[in-house]
Amino acid sequence: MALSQRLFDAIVDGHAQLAESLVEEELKAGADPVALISETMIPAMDEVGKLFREEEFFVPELMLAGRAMKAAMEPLRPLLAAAGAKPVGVVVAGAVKGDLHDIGKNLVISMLEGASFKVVDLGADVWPEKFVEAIREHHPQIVCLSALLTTTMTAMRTTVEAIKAAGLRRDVKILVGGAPISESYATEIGADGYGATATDAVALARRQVGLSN
Ligand code: B12
Repeated sequence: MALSQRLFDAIVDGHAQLAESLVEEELKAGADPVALISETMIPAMDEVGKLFREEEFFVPELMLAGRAMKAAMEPLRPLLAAAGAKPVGVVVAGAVKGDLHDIGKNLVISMLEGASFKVVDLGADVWPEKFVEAIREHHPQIVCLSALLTTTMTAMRTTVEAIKAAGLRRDVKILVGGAPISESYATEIGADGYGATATDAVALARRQVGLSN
């Protein structure tokens, strides 16, 4: 069986150690890290989502697959990060209040770091006040909000509103993303940009700090 198919299966089946060692094997065989993520690892998570929808998988399988994806990301993180480059901008990033999905947000962070941004990672389930606090402390040009649930995407709106109420809205550009988010939702809540992928996040962030893509 091809290496990439074995990696896909290891993530879907939630075998964290195997997934990590298969990524290491792929890298030794000369695989491109970004292609590995977008062509094998993200499709594996999509398959997990499909199996969950079809009620073949339940929460425990979702958790195991999430763990396997995180383990598989480990050998890739240093390769995505740009070595020692001077930061082109500061980003504060987090998954919004109530949302525990952090794999996509972590991918966005790795790609931004790879594009020489300094990223302050607030983690998952980040309350609006925490974003406000972090803006005051770190003075970012950009705030990235991630949400994966239709029930938590509304927390993006409250986060934008909290930033506005704190008088900080003009200081930052707000980018939003995550499976249920769309361009029109971003416009509706007053965000500055929407990206469907981590690569889009980099392009948007570069534009916000006046760099061409
Ligand atoms: C893994 C997983 C989990 C894991 C998360 C582990 C972790 N540490 O992240 C666990 C087990 C915790 C989990 C829990 C739940 N989950 Co879940 N989960 C998933 C699953 C299978 C994969 C998500 C993922 O990691 N995808 C891969 C990443 C790389 O993709 P991504 O997050 O979309 O990110 C990309 C883009 O969206 C974008 N992006 C993301 N953020 C941002 C931000 C910016 C600024 C930009 C520009 C771009 C961007 O870039 C990323 C890379 O390209 C999805 C199904 C799916 N295919 O999405 C369901 C899914 C999201 N989960 C779902 C559900 C229902 C739940 C639970 C409610 C289940 C339950 N009954 O308890 C809980 C909720 C917990 C909570 N409060 O958050 C549903 C959501 C349905 C809905 N419409 O709301 C989904 C869609 C499954 C399904 N098909 O029904 N889940």
